[in-house]
Amino acid sequence: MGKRAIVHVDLDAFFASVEQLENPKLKGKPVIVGGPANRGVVAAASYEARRFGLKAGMPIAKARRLCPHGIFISGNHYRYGQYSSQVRGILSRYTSQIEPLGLDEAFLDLTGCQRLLGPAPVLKIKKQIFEEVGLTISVGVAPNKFLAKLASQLDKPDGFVVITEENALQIIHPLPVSHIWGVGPRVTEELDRLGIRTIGELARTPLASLEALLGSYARTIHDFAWGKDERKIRSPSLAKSIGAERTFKEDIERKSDARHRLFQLTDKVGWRLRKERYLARFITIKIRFSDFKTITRRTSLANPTDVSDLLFQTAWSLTEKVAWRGRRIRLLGVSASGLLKTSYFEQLSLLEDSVDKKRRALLAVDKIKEKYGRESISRGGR
Ligand code: DCP
Ligand code: CA
Repeated sequence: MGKRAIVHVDLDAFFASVEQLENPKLKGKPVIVGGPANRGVVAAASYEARRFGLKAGMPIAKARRLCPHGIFISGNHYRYGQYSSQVRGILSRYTSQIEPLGLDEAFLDLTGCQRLLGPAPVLKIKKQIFEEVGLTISVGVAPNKFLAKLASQLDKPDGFVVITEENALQIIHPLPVSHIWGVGPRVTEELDRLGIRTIGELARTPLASLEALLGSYARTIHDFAWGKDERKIRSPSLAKSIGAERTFKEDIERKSDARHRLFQLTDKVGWRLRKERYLARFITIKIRFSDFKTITRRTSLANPTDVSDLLFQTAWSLTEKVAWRGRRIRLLGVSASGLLKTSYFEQLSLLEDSVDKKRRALLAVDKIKEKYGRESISRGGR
């Protein structure tokens, strides 16, 4: 593989920084976002709060003890999603090779760009995000994903670190093994028992003895310890869509029939989205008339969703705008696109509460359907 320019970007104290941005009174203060919706743990702590030893995942009760004058906020997860999209919009000016990682991190492949322009595009990304969105981001540039992600963490907040093939080992070998992606407290402890504390020590340990301890994962982290990582940027395909369509035995004339059929189709699409764990951003309807003339209409959903009713509402309002009265419909189709992996949203409890309730009910129904067959529960849509 030729030399690559992989960039990892990571927003600083993301949720907490958004709160400080929206309420200037919170600037420079210890702000902690978390609480009940996050199961009673700290989701984000501003850098001011971190001085008191606070960090993500810590129980709120402990955080209050360590930082009694901290400002505790339960947060507005929906807004964080909006900031995240805004930042992604800026990133996509530079390349289509973007792999988002959660809400506030992404890999970019700037291989072509970088060779021509040096660090300039990366500095421009930082500048544009700060000027247009108001948030600071830490950036790592390196020949691969592992090194880029490690680099972005080295100089937080507002960091900018370049790791090259030449300086890589010098930079990473003195660092503790916990800097390696995927090496959590458990693995750190096991390595510690073998006397392996730094990445350099890990690199110099024979692969076979690591394999005895860690199985197939050993090779990956051993390669990482030598600065090696061949993984490509995997940008989620915007082309992918999930759809359902139906040609009717008899052409449809009545509005109520069309509405019912459309409901069944969106129900199916919603079910498949949930099964494949996607949220859709766009919905497209397709209508074929009895004379075979076919039209499609597309619109964006108010929020990314996998809730059948919300897909239906949008699809129906698109359908109603088409002048089809007096014509007969031979085929109806619905497809959902602009798919985003549900896990990002769920993990950060980013779904609005009312929508989340609906989703949970649907997921329960999906389970029954899976167990007893799709026909076990049918939903009447009128
Ligand atoms: N998050 C969460 N629960 C966690 C960890 C994180 O809800 N246990 C959310 C809140 C964070 C966001 O995800 O703001 C990003 O997580 P990071 O681990 O990247 O942490 P921060 O962005 O807060 O801080 P840093 O500056 O270290 O990146
Ligand atoms: Ca972050």
